[in-house]
Amino acid sequence: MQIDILTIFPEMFEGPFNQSIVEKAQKAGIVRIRIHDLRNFTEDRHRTVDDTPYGGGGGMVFRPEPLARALQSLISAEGPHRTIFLTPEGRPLTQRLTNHLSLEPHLILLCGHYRGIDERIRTLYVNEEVSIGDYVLSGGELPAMVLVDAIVRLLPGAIGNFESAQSDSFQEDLLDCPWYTRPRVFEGMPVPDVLVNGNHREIARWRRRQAILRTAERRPELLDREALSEMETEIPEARAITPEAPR
Ligand code: 6GU
Repeated sequence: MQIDILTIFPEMFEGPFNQSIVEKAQKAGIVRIRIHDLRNFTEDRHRTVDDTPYGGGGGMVFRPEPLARALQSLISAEGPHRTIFLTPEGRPLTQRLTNHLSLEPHLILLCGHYRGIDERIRTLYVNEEVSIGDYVLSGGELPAMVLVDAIVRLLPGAIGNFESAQSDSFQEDLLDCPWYTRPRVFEGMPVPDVLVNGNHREIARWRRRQAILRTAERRPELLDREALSEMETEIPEARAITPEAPR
């Protein structure tokens, strides 16, 4: 997979992309990530990327020409691509969307700032707008890093044990179960017996049950019909947490 990121703050990406899974995936050739400084696509002496909005209102707007020049240079050089603009007005990022995007061969991520970007760039070049939640950040860089991390860890080979990405929280609309490691007793609290009995069927059942209980308690809106009916038949205590069936 190829990911191109267009930003006025290229240095911001150095830390997060040179650690952990994203770094390993790049070294293994699973993903190629390139960061492009939008200022390199300006043509004036001051390398201006923004201007005041028509109609007033304060703030600054990214001018369309440097963006178009940058995007064209990335598009013409490669095959099929999808251009994503990171903005709080975008479609909320979910595991489902992340899964879809992880199948794309080439993503171009556009990081905005200030008031945003000239609307014509959105119309002409952007295929998808994505938000990482209902709060406002000062730019699209952190959201782009979040998106890249969420995608890269799904790419085959990125995580040593691919199983572990497949069984994540949200991969099947359930929160994760509790996990324990040594010591057996910590500050007077023992590890649940079921986990040390070595009965793997029982352990799997306990984990699923814990995942459903935790989801019912914290995020009942995530429970799908299947988990709900399982809950009704096998986990009566979860009914007390979610009196009305969501969805
Ligand atoms: Cl994608 N951008 C900005 N600036 N703020 C956000 C966001 C994106 N998602 C949530 N807040």
